[in-house]
Amino acid sequence: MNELPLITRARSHGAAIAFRSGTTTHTYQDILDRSDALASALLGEADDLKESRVALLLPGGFEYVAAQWSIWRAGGIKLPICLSATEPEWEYALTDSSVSIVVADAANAAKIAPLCARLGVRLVDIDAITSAPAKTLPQITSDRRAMILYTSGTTSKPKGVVTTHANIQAQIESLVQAWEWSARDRIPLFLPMHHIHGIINVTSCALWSGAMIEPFARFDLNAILNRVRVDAYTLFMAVPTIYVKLIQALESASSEDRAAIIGGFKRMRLMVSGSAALPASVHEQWTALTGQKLLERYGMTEIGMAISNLYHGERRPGAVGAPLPGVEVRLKTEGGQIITAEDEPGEIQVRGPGVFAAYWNRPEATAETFDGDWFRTGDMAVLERGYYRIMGRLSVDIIKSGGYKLSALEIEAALLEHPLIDECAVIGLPDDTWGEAVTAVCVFKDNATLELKTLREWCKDRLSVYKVPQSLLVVNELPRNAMGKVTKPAVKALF
Ligand code: MLC
Ligand code: AMP
Repeated sequence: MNELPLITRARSHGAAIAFRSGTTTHTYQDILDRSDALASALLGEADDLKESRVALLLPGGFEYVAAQWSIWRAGGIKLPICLSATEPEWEYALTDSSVSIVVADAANAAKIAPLCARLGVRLVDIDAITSAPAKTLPQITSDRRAMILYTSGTTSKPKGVVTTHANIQAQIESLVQAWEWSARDRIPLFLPMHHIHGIINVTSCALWSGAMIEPFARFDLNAILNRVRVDAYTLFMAVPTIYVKLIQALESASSEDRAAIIGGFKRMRLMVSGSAALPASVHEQWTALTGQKLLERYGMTEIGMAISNLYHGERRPGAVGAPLPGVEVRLKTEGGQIITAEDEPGEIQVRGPGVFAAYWNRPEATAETFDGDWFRTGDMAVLERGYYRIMGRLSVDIIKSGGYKLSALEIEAALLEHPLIDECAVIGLPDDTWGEAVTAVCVFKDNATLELKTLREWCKDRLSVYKVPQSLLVVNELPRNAMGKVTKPAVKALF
């Protein structure tokens, strides 16, 4: 029988607890049973979803995973969408990938129902599905396409990154091996579930290993710390912004609370940071506070995780480490030379079974991003004493804020729809908490004025909260080069 290895493994973990939330628990068998019923409901009269796109609008947890597995077991492609996105952002993802079904819980189904009705997309409220007649599910081979994640780049609209079941399995197995995941692990899940960090590194690795997940509806700092202090977790994975917020919380806690929480962090077997650069100062502060040496790793939606500090070995502040198992990494100069020596910077290129299949419906963009069979990441790095250090990105139009990758061009396109904005340039400025803060430099029409607060209010119907500009600079004209093109480095130099 062709069953996905993930499902076969779940059968072997059967009675173990996969999810715990307060006193509510769900076993691996519960996920299998629930995904069976949901898969039958999704299929209806059909025998196989045959790679139809099924969007998922659910918070992380038992129902999310049951729905994800149901889509896969029914033969569909899962496309998770952001819970806090605006309607135009949802509409873009649903239409770009021709989604035919949206799966949501009752609360989120109510929010997206008008859009589904307008687009003629079937909406499945999983809270209304208590059981479904058992169907024979199709056989799914690993080369089938499994997931589309939307990611921003140097184009104004996000692109759908398509991975197969085999890609996903390779990404999981590499991390399970490198970080020694086991059935004894317990991890909190508070990252958004439309990105690879929450989906693969936390949830999929845990479930592959028979470990236990405690989901939180959002990053609820106090609720998480209350669990840390009672040793609820062996593992912790977060973006740098979260470590900054944790340091601030510990510094303002009473000495009694601080000691209890620090004890919980100290006793974890591993704490990981990634998705954006972890400043060496934050790394060092965390070690000074908790005694834990964070393990920093580097990855990307298109490739999964590629480079990591060692689990048994050096964890160097400011460096991302060495290639993970099954991943090949090389650096290439702008002139196309493969770098063989240390201390010479170049673009990171990655090859391996975890590398994505294609951008959805964009053969040219897919072709452009490969150099033979090597994926061009657009990130610059240098190899120093055996470890890679990330130096930045090739494109100034990519901003990383709170661990989210944002396209400056997408935000500019939205701002240009404002009736008073004539021209604008969006940049990321260094920020201690968010890594980079979205900043808009605008030329207004006819000497008009617009307060930042009013602009932010206007943006909220068009852009997710983390894309909304944090600051605004009004100028009479944007800096341009001799060809008349706006130059972002000159825009940055205005600050
Ligand atoms: C939110 N706020 C921001 C902001 N995001 N301000 C500046 N910059 C940002 N980026 C503001 C809001 O406007 C709000 O303000 C306040 O912060 C609280 O908003 P929130 O949404 O409730 O924030 P919070 O829950 O604290 O979110 C912080 C966070 C979140 C760090 C938990 O950003 C997050 O989950 N980031 C992780 C993203 C992620 O998973 N990335 C991985 C991509 S995959 P006010 O005024 O209303 O209070 C990838 C590959 C890899 O990168 O290698 O992993
Ligand atoms: P995404 O497209 O959202 O998957 O984001 C991937 C990008 O995040 C990479 O291309 C890097 O620019 C950045 N990134 C991920 N991990 C790190 C890290 N440890 N240090 C610096 N940048 C990182």
